[in-house]
Amino acid sequence: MADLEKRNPGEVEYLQAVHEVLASIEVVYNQNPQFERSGIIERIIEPDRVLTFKIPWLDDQGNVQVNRGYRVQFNNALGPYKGGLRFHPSVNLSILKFLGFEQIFKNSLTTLPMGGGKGGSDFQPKGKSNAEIMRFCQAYMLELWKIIGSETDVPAGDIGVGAREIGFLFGMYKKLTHQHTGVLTGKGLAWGGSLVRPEATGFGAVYFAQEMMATRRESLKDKKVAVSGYGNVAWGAVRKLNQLGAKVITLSGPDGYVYDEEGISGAKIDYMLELRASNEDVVEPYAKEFKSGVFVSNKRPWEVPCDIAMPCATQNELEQNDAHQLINNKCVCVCEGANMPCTPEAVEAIQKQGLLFAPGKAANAGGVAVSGLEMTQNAMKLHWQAEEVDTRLQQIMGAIHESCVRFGKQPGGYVDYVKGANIAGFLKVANAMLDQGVV
Ligand code: NDP
Ligand code: 2IT
Repeated sequence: MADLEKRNPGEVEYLQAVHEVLASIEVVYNQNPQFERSGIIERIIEPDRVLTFKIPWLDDQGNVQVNRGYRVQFNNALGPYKGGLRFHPSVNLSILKFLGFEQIFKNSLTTLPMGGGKGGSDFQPKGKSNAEIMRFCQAYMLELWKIIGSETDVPAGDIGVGAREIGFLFGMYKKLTHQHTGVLTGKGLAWGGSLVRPEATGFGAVYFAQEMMATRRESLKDKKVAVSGYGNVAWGAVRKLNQLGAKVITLSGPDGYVYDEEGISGAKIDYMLELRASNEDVVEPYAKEFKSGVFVSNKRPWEVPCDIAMPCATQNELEQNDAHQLINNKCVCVCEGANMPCTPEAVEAIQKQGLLFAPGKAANAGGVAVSGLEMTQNAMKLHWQAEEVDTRLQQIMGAIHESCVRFGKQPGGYVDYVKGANIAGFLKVANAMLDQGVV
């Protein structure tokens, strides 16, 4: 870690993600001296390559704007680089390296043949017109197309990148290469997309929470759930939670959170899509649209008493004091829909108290898993029914849960899902790297 900090000064999120994995795998690593001899750690923490590039584009006033674009190709031991694109002003190399690093182990856990990568830009989608989003996506792809491909590197969505952006990106890729291939996932249904991909991350996270609760002979029925975020992942989670009889009582945005005592269901779930499509990045309008909603400005939803907490917005959005509030309010389960939403101090407090805790790399793997299923359908030039995709998603989430239990069960019986996910994800990649020699 000291060496890594010296070589990557200030890359806080990346160092945080690496530290967590290394701490989890220490024992297993030391039991396998062949890993040390092959420099597995030194090789796995360094991205294979990082592309950064300039993205000049014209806004609606005819002014030139310049953003920075990235693609981090982290590790392809198990399959083509695979991972989303994030468009958000906070994007920097540290955040994309953290996300790319996590993606290696997440993708390994899915049981599908995918390596790890991540990309994006510091572009701010908020307040941009449709035409501006299109021109920006086209300008981004003008560089990216050179290093991606259906057998090389397959990007997808993340914060700020949904079906609309994937469409614009795909259009430009197709124009530049004359190829209609499965180079991106999250595509429109009519041109190679998979049913259930939009819902997959949220659905998968809820299936995972269901598996965890089952280990304590509990179900999701009638449980009160606090959800943060209001985007793609939050939307899928809220839908599935409702289907399974849980009651969702919060959503959040950068402006604060909404508390809805009556539960966020029916038309209120559809309204989440409107909120996201508005490009305004606020949740306050929910409380204007629905009388049962109360908006609490500049606060996080973790102060609301709940049985289950599902952070689905962004990294480090649930801190130690939030964890203590959840614990004091008798919350029994924290399931990460976003990537690394809980700080290390929060995770420690939650686990110490014996709550069920699922790390994002296990719980939110359903998104990339269905991306993998989209790649399979593209390769076969076939289209599966929703039931088939959903059944496979449930099987995959069940298998991930099983791996976490297998590698994370502690002597007293408590399952450390962080440890389990990291060890299971790591072992598969490390062994593949051993098989493939020093490359
Ligand atoms: P969307 O773009 O659909 O939703 C936007 C989300 O971004 C909102 O929930 C919003 O929540 C959040 N956001 C707003 N302001 C910020 C900020 N300052 N910094 C970062 N985030 C902000 O994103 P998704 O729902 O796709 O992604 C949410 C999380 O889930 C991310 O951590 C992502 O990496 C992860 N994820 C996404 C997958 C996918 O398939 N889309 C798959 C697996 C994980 P808020 O305003 O409360 O911050
Ligand atoms: O963080 C993630 O797993 C994603 N944003 C989804 C990646 C993908 O390739 O579907």
